[in-house]
Amino acid sequence: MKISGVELRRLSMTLRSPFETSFGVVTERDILLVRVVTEEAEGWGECAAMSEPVYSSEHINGAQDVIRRFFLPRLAAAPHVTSALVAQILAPFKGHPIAKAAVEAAVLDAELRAAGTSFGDHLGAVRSWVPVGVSVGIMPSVAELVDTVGGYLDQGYRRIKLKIKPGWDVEPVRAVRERFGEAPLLQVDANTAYTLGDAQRLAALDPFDLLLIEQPLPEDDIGGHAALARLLHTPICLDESIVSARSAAEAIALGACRIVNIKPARVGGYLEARRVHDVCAANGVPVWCGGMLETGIGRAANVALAALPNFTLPGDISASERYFERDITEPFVLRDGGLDVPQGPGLGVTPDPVLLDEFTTATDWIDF
Ligand code: OSB
Ligand code: MG
Repeated sequence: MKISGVELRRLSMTLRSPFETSFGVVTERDILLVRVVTEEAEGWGECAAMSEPVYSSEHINGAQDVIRRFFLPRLAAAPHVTSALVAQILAPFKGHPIAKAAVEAAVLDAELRAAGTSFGDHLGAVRSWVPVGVSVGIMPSVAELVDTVGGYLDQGYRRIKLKIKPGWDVEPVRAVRERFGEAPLLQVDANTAYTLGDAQRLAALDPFDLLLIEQPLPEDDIGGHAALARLLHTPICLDESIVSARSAAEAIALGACRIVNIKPARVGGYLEARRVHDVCAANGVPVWCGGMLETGIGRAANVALAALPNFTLPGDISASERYFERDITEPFVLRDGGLDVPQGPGLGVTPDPVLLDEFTTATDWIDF
């Protein structure tokens, strides 16, 4: 496939409500889209990096810079570019998995649109619809949280995830269980906010029959998670710590997690994400698809990934309206607590040019 050029487009989209986690509050989603143009088709990739390096070491301006100054010139100089080769071509550049994932996704989308194949079919989807959950941020009060959770359960979401941090953990979980009972699938996500010294505090969550506790300890503390796992009944799930199929295999072997959150961005792309899926499946470890407050572009690919066989738990892939007043693609709509997997070529959705322009803050065209 001959790439004629790449557009880097920045958008700013206001979230319908601020999203608070242990690492901060997001009110405005600062987005970078990568559009790869070839003679046969064009492809889109969404860069999931946040405005600040508070979830991982990447941030959106840094991602754009590394793509612009290093990744694109290297791709332009490569004799032959395919989606399967992107990771290898960019491998000399250390780190920056979220930036690499966006580039690879755009190349893959262009390729699949040209071939008339959907993301789902390419990745190995076995379902045309996937059950989904919703990630609920830290709120000003427990009463507001309980109201918000009730609204999502009424809409039909199949599982609730509560963001937690020291001082906002046992109380909100207890309140949600007291109000909605034992039936709703419930899990929590700490985004690295605890230490092993908090084990007693985290064990206080055990009576609430949570599906899992996500990333309680720092991302490089695999040993700590293994030690914590021996002190808790609630299964540990890793998010930030899982950066590749190899790291997933190691974390599982060391007993650091019984469940894995797969975010394609965090592991450097959809192709590595599939390998993480495969390694987990081989070890009998269930996986679910994480989210990064994506627009319809990133969401389309995540829904397709979540249709693979070992994605047996509902993911953080909520409907478009959970995030934005208007999405840039045709919106993803909740149907029976799940989302339909797009069936068209590539991502199966395309940004609306008018909406795209409305949200765009800057564009940069790089000729190949
Ligand atoms: O840790 O899963 C996380 C959003 C941004 C960064 C990290 C995380 C999240 C979420 C939101 O939990 C998931 C979503 O997109 O709905
Ligand atoms: Mg997480």
